[in-house]
Amino acid sequence: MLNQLRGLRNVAHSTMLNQLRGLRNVAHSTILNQLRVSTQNTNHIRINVHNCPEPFEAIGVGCYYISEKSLNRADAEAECASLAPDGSTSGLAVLSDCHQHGILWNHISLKWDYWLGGSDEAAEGDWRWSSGDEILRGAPFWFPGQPNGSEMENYLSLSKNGYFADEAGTIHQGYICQLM
Ligand SMILES: [Ca+2]
Ligand SMILES: [Ca+2]
Repeated sequence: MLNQLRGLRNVAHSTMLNQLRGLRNVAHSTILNQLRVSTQNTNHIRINVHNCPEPFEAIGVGCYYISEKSLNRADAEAECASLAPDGSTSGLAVLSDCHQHGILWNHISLKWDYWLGGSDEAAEGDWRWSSGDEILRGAPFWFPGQPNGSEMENYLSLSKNGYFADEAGTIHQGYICQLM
């Protein structure tokens, strides 16, 4: 009887040990995986955080300056260019990515319309960023009905409503500069 009990105890003991080992391995690998994911997230965040020089601030994946005054298009463009630190360039913002558009829109107070770095000045109806890339038409970027100014309105504006519109370069409005 005693021997049988001892035998049972030993079996129970070794089964329990094995189960504990199994649990430890699972827990270990789960924690390792969680650490990996968290490291990846941290790396992702690190890529998105710029050391933006004054007066630029990091918004999403870029360095931007949101104006606190209003200027006509040409003056806004010149002002943006003048903000670049030595060895870098800046200009009116190129907002070609839908996700980044949303981030920026959430960030700024839309009390004004803002100049962006796009136009169809070179060829009516052929909307281009200052980078030369095509500005996609329609949703989700443009307000319904815009652009509507034909040759009277050749410059891209981010309207208070968060959408693109074409405007005449002579009007005064806010502007968004970007470190390129
Ligand atoms: Ca036009
Ligand atoms: Ca318009």
